[in-house]
Amino acid sequence: MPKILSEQPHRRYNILTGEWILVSPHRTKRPWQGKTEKSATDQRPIYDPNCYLCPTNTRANGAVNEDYKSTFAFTNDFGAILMDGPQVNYNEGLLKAESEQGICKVICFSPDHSLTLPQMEVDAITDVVKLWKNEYAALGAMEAINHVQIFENKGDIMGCSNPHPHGQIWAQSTIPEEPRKKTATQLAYYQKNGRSLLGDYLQQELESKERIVLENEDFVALVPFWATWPYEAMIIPRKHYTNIGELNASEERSFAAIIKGLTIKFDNLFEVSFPYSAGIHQAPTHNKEHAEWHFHMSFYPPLLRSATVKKFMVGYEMFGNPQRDITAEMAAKSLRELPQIHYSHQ
Ligand code: H2U
Repeated sequence: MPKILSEQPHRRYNILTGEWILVSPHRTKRPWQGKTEKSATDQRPIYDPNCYLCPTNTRANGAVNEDYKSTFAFTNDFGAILMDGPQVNYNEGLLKAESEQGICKVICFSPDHSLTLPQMEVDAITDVVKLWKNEYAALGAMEAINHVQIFENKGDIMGCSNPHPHGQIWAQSTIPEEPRKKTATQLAYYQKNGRSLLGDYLQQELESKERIVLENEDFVALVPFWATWPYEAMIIPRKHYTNIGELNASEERSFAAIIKGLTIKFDNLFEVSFPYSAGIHQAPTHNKEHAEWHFHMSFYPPLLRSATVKKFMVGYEMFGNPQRDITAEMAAKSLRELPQIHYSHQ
């Protein structure tokens, strides 16, 4: 990569969203006098009688969780979107509103309250992958559902309401903004070149190696060239799969293994349970072919300098566009060089 990109201010293009990000590598030389201390280690019991996600416990609305042994999914008791309800179609001058139908689900990754994804066994994470596949297929097959968003909020800094290992799914009738942008860019590329945009991007990344964090037989984890969050990363399948439903049994396990590997590196970076929002972007589920789509999982972690110093998306970033100081290459190098064994076992 030209030295100018590691030293001079410039902007980088996000091929998936069609948006730009400002990169200011020269600012990494500025002195830092802020906080850098580690946060307290989080010790949790295997079972917490007050947790609304632990097996057999009663949730806020009175429902009782199954005595589940691996994963458990239920409809969110406080879902942001609902399946039934009166139709909204409001057009008044310049004011416009319309209905949104859908289902929100909560996905418990493990019955063990003390765990996080990086601490779980690959087999147990494979069960989570299988559950994601089942939910994507079942929700996506519903007449009213055209998009299924699988995600995880991890850590209270990300607004996560409970440390029990869990994620969510919001499935809805319209295609939300981020996947809508990604559908347009991937479709334009596919129509022009007859190939997957992310597949070609992955080839370029594999040749340069500069932003690769780790790889296995079926997946590559890398810091994208256009990363916004300091340690943002992306897991891309080597094959051009439009959705997770296309993974076979051994690929499900590879997916689980690379999720574990990447999240271990995240935890090892500041020796803390690393907060993030992670989500899987994949083909919409309406009755249209989406050969252009190449599914991927993105991790947006907010931490910048230590277990407690977070990046804020404020000021110029609210009024202009996102900006970062450390380059994607610096972040990838730091992550790549970290041990593959969780710091709690080192
Ligand atoms: P977080 O991933 O942000 O922690 O959200 C957990 C979800 O669990 C949240 O959306 C739901 C909340 O509505 N929840 C229930 O469905 N039942 C409960 O008893 C408590 C929380």
